[in-house]
Amino acid sequence: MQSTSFTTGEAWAIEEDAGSIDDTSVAALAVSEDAGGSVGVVVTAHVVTARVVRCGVGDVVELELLGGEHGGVGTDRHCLGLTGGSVTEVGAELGLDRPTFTMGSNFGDLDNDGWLDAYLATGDPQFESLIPNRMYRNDQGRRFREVTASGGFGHLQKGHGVAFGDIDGDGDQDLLANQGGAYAGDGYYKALFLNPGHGNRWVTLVLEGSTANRAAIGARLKLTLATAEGPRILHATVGSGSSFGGNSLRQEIGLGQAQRLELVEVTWPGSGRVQAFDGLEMDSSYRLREGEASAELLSAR
Ligand SMILES: [Ca+2]
Ligand SMILES: [Ca+2]
Ligand SMILES: [Ca+2]
Repeated sequence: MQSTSFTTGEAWAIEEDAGSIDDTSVAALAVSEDAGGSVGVVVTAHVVTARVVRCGVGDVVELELLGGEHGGVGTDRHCLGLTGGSVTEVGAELGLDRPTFTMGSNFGDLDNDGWLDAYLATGDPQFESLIPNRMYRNDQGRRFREVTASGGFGHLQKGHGVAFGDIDGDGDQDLLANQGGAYAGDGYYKALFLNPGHGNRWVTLVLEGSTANRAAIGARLKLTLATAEGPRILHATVGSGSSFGGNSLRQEIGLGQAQRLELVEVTWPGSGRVQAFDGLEMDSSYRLREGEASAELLSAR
């Protein structure tokens, strides 16, 4: 992490053939049915256009990010609300209506509550430009709360690729952010934020395709939880997250205060075959192989 090289992308690599990430990668957003299928999406300066591939209430929402150019104030990120197939601007209601000069961003679940949080790596190419990076916590799908200062994420250096991933294998996602600008003298160290943990439950799933690509990019997950308030459904899709920075392909999924993980259903890319795994313990890591009936326990706490 001592490198000050000017790097604009970031990706976690956990498998030797986990696949590569490029600027047209498909972003997938986990949506909880608790939210009635609506979700806030942060689209950065580099992804100013987006095409809805598939969405629906309680379903996984996917956006194909088509790329774009760095825009000015007011155009450098948009917030799209997707409900029942419609696309609406909901930046103001979600607390994401400020110009932030976002260069790169990504999402992950830092407090393992099952709601995806977002880090915005901000900046402008001009040497003298200093714009703070921002961390937003998802308040149960109702609103994003800025936790830049309270969470210790503040950085003035120019931000680029952002990657969420559990680098120390303790069940919570950590955060790697590229810092520094393109001009000589404007370089800076990368920032790696280790997560202190938040007491919520989690499960880590490493998917391995056989007919599908081995890294299972594009696989869709549906998790059914038992909670004190009744059943809760979480969705996730294997992928890099953002187009500018790449999350871990391991699915590091926060389960909140769930009592049990009842069922994990995987829809494998390509064949569309659905495979169900039960009997998985929380706070554990498993490998799920396409076509193999039982999950392989990798680690348990
Ligand atoms: Ca969260
Ligand atoms: Ca961690
Ligand atoms: Ca930790």
